[in-house]
Amino acid sequence: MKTRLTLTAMAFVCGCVLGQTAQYAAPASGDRWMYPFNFSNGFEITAPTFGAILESGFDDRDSQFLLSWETAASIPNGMGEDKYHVSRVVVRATVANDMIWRYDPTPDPTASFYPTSDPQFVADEDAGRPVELFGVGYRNSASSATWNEYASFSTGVPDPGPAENWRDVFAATLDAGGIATDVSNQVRQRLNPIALAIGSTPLVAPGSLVPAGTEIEFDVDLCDPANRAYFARALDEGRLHLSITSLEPASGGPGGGAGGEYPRFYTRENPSAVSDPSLRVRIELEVRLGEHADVNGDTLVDILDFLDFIGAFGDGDVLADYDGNCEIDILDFLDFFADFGGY
Ligand SMILES: [Ca+2]
Ligand SMILES: [Ca+2]
Ligand SMILES: [Ca+2]
Ligand SMILES: [Ca+2]
Repeated sequence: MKTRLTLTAMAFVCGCVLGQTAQYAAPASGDRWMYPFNFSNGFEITAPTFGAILESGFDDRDSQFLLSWETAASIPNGMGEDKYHVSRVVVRATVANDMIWRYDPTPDPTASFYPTSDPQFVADEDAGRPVELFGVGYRNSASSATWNEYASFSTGVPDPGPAENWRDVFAATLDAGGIATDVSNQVRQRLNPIALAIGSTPLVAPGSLVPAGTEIEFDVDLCDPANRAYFARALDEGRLHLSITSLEPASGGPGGGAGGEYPRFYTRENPSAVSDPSLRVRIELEVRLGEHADVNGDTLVDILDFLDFIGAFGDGDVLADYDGNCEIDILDFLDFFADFGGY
């Protein structure tokens, strides 16, 4: 057996000890109200999130709040996607508008946004619409390497112009291999995407209006391997992009009431957020760097990892959830031994 991580690689780790779980906490490096008629790219002092449900020329998720973190200065990048084992991601955003929108901490079916005349329409069973956290995808000439908060809405169409399906960066679900599916038009396309997380707060009762200053927490579901892979890819690249969005309509529509009752969040440029960093969108992330089979985190893959894994498996300890799907079963056992046998 041997370790594949050289001393050179270890020396490259600054602030993170190879093998051990590192804690990363940081405000967003950039934030952007991604909306076709926003002409102050990146400099907005708040970011609204609303829908233009089934309105031709606009995306259903018309107004999105894009966020970026430059992680490479804190978490060494370029080690290879399989070296980043993310165990916790929580994003926090603070509400900037007061008692305007209703809190809904659970998913609403896409069919609840259909016209009531649609045979597949279902009523929204709970007041309000969830605020959701998604990954992002890119089109036109944009990429994770080049896009930042000051970039234009779209390099692919006249600006302003028809804005449907043309934003360079869009809220998306991504499969484990990183293939993005744009969810910006999930109502007209009849998609039922599952977000990385739904915004929640213990301070507001579901269905109640949300006070300004309320912190909305997005606790990412990392039991889904595609979600873990999203963050592993981002850390390997050294840059993370996320999107906070809501389908709460900007104007009246099915389930939308009178309209205009949508969430708005502080950006880092807001004068209040400049003086009080806790108002900025921020992330807390836990990641272990190194070989997956190094379960005891001592940078070596050896008999001690074998013994630790067997012990954890017998005890039903979370350490034995090798594939990270939040269940401990024979698949974890097989996966660990497949990796371990490679050393
Ligand atoms: Ca900004
Ligand atoms: Ca609802
Ligand atoms: Ca070890
Ligand atoms: Ca498992």
